[in-house]
Amino acid sequence: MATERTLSIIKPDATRRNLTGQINARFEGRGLRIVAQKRLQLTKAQAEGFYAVHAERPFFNDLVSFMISGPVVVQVLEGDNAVAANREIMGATNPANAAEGTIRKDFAESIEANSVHGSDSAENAANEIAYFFAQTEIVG
Ligand code: RTP
Ligand code: MG
Repeated sequence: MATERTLSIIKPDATRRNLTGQINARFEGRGLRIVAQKRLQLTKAQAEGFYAVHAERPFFNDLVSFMISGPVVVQVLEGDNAVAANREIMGATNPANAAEGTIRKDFAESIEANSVHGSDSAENAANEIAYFFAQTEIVG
């Protein structure tokens, strides 16, 4: 299997409830390594830029407000098929549809406040990682 990297964000609903360690344990327990990590208060411009692909969606303004409502933890996860592996660990966007044992099933509050973000393709992962991290901040 191919070693890959993906961008993960622990969202404000999860940092507010002090779940960072429990979420990281899910990643590490499934073989993903946290090769970069920092806690940030996103600016509105940073959140809008990150979610620019969703700019025309009806939930965009609410999503940006939510993402700047408290600290986030941005991180780079590395491992076999990390993009797909992380999506599986996260579970479906809407916690009502998320499988048993996933982060969103166990922790998410709503379809918006759903505890984590994970890149959805290798190409987006590369762009999203570069959005938050310099190469020198990633130590594999
Ligand atoms: P993410 O990008 O955060 O990993 O989540 P995702 O791929 O599962 O979901 P996506 O469709 O990319 O949506 C990005 C984030 O927007 C919020 N959302 N709100 N109110 C709504 O109907 C709605 N739909 C999506 C969620 O926080 C979602 O993770
Ligand atoms: Mg997405």
